[in-house]
Amino acid sequence: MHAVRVTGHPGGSADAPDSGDDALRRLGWDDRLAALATGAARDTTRPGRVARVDRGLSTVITAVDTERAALSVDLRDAGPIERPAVGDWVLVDDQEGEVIVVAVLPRTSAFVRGAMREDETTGAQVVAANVDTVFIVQSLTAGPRLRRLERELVLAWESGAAPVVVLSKADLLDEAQLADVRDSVETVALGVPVHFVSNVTGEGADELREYASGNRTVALIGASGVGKSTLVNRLVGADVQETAEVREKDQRGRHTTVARELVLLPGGGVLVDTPGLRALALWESDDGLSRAFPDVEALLGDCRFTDCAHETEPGCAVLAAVERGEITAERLESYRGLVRELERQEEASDPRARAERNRQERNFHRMIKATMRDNPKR
Ligand SMILES: Nc1nc2c(ncn2[C@@H]2O[C@H](COP(=O)(O)OP(=O)(O)OP(=O)(O)O)[C@@H](O)[C@H]2O)c(=O)[nH]1
Ligand SMILES: [Mg+2]
Ligand SMILES: [Zn+2]
Repeated sequence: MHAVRVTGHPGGSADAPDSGDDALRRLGWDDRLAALATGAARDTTRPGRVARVDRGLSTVITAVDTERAALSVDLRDAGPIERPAVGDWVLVDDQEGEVIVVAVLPRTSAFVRGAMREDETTGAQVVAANVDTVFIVQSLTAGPRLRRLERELVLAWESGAAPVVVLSKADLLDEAQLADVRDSVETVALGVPVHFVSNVTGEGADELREYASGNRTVALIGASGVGKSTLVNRLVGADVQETAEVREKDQRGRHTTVARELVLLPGGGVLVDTPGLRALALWESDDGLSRAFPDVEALLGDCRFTDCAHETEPGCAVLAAVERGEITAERLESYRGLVRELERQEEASDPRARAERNRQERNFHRMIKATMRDNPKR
């Protein structure tokens, strides 16, 4: 159905193999990754970056080509977090006439959201891996949606990447309205850069492009219709992603982008465009919540009771801050809701998630060893 479109393949022609390493570097390949990949002794094993995943087949950009690769048996059996996701660095190899992903290199970051499985249990979904910066995109015509922003910030912090708030369609508001929005967003985006951008006038694009300089990776997340793909096109300088108008009556998008996809920037660096997500469930959180709510977390030690639920307890420092108007009641309510959601998640899935993470590391080393054993260097 949808053609695999990896724009501006960085590799030179097949008869210029020297450019291969360069081409990978423009996608973010570095010495750390090269060191991780040296275990593979087979001549045909080659590194690449996953640009897209369709029903188990990964589109992998290698030094001189774009290849479609199936999963090794081990990866097929692996959990959803271990399997290759868009942005992953992988090793592929030729096996019995097929290109196979034989290993996923350890990630530096992963944006993971909770996702409903077909059997209605919750699982995790890796939206993008090895991301340096997450653009949390919201449209100024439909927002700002502060409660959603809080949730997006928790997930972004948790990913290990740095969040940046991008408010799109700035051309549709006047100066006074923009100033009001900035004030309210800054009560939530604490210690996080906030950018206004217009994909019509081009305002803000240069600043945003900077985040991908030095061959870094930026993922765009946000609801359908906020202008993620339009922004990708603007940053690339060409219409590489499909876009569509929002519905007039409620400004909602039409879920135009259907797959997560890596898009290469002409000057190096990559963007990950993603389909708009209606609901954004949390997965697990170590410090994502405290980084998204530094104002609330800073007060927790000051409550009279150590098990204070910040609801009705006397001597509650958080409620006192709400009284003084330093934290809004909505924000506290939102914080409590996210805490409860995470507690439920942890009860339901934490052991499995932990086991999966550990297995990812182990599998990688096992596969490298197996490759070396089966295919001694000629
Ligand atoms: N006025 C204005 N319209 C914009 C801007 N950015 C995007 N749009 C319009 O908003 C609509 C939706 O844009 P898309 O880029 O398709 O939105 P998306 O976030 O990729 O949506 P999904 O792929 O469905 O998740 C299109 O009609 C765009 O032209 C902007 O800065 N200003
Ligand atoms: Mg889109
Ligand atoms: Zn309290």
